[in-house]
This record gives sequence, structure tokens and C-alpha cells, in this order.
Amino acid sequence: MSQGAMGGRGAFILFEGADRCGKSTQCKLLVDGLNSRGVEAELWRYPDRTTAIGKMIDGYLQSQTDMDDACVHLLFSANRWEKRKLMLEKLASGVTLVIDRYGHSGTAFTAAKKQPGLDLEWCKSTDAGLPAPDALIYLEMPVEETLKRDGFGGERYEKTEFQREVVKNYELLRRDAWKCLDASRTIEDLHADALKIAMGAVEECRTGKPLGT
Ligand code: T5A
Ligand code: NA
Repeated sequence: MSQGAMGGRGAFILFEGADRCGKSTQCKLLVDGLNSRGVEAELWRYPDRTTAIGKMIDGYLQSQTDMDDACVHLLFSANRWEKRKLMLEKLASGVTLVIDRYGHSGTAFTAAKKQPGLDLEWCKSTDAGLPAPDALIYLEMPVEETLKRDGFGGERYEKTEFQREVVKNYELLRRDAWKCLDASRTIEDLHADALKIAMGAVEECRTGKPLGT
């Protein structure tokens, strides 16, 4: 019997943080860890580059196309809205979703462009009404350290100064409820903490915690 059939919903577990802090690594490990403990879990990521909107975002991130800053922000947001219905269905059916980036990335990155009108409040407003995470795991790391990691530098936003602004914005968005982990620790250590946090959220959701917005 699925968890949904037993009456509980799945949890929405979110990983956030600057580029190369280790989000995707932890998301994959967490989904495996949850599944091996009998918790049905799926890995989702934003941007979801597979949809029509996601393909436009992908072209932009790879600098194949240019776009107005507000316009591309709205596409990132629309990419979350277009998957809202499926997200609600999955959670209601008892599936836990481990999600690699969400609206916090949207706000932290667009606001880092420092364009008139595109402040934190405006950036957040386009996501108002989307489901809120049950647990947000923020991987914290100085920009200088993430720069040393493999693969940095390929895409549009992977520039030192820009990443510094992104981290400043995450600090402004930060709430007490965020679970902040020092991302310079080992992959295994971080996974152990993430699994504890996620199992706690899964249990709360199973026993009736409502989904926020
Ligand atoms: N964006 C996104 C917006 O502007 N608006 C939005 O609304 C959204 C949703 C693409 C870009 O889009 C922007 C933000 C981004 O700039 P993406 O596709 O998530 O976003 O970016 P990716 O390039 O896939 O991923 P990241 O750069 O964010 O990297 P991760 O996932 O944080 O890091 P990961 O796990 O791939 O690890 C990076 C390297 O470090 C190693 C890994 O092995 C890998 O080599 N590593 C560690 N090394 C030592 N110790 C550890 N603990 C380690 N963990 C990982
Ligand atoms: Na990633």
C-alpha cells in the first residue's frame, strides 16, 4: 500500500545554495537513502530543462540566446508553476519529493543582477502561492571554496562576483527554519545530516503536517 493510501502525504525536501556547493550530489544520495528506508522518494530539479519552457531556459543559461532579465525570471518561475499540479498530486499520493533548487534560487539569482525593479520582493512575488518546502537544507559555503570545485565556470551565472551577490541574497532570504549545513564537510557527513532532517520531515508529513505556500 502506498503512503498516500495509508493517509499520509509525502514531504517536500529542498536543497538550496550557490553553484557547486553540492546540491545535486546530496539530492541523489538522499533519494537513495530514503528509498532504501522504505520511503518512496523522487528526485526533481529546477530548472526542469526538459519542458518547452525549460528548453528556453537551457538555451539562455548556455548563452546560446539572450533575454530580458525580467522575462527570463518569469520563465524560471513559470517552469515551477507548470509543474505545480503534478507536484501536489505526487505529495498527496504519499511520494516524497527531493528537489534540487526552487524559488529561492530564482530570487537569489535574479536579484543578484541588480537591475532596477528586480529587487528581492519583486523576484519573490512571481512564486507567491507555490507549495513551500517542509524542510529546506541550505548548503553554506564561501564562494572562494566553491570556485575550486570541478565544473565551475561553464554557464552564464558561474562568475565570481555574481556568485558573491547570490550568496548575499541567500543570507537576506534566510529564515530560522532553514537547516543550514557547512557544505565543506565530507559528502558522507552531509548525507547523514540530510537524511536525519529528511526523515524528520517525512514523519511530520505522514502524521498530518499541512503543506504550506
Ligand atoms: N537559476 C535556477 C536561476 O537563475 N533561477 C532559478 O529560478 C533557478 C531554479 C542552473 C542555474 O540556474 C540558476 C542557478 C544556476 O546558475 P543547475 O542546473 O542547478 O542551475 O546548476 P548545476 O550546474 O547543475 O549545479 P550546481 O552548479 O548548482 O552544482 P551543485 O549541484 O551544487 O553541486 P554538485 O553536487 O554538482 O557538486 C559540484 C562538484 O563538487 C563535488 C562534486 O563531486 C562535483 O565535482 N562535491 C564535493 N567535493 C567535496 N566535498 C563535498 N562535500 C562535495 N559535494 C560535491
Ligand atoms: Na546541480
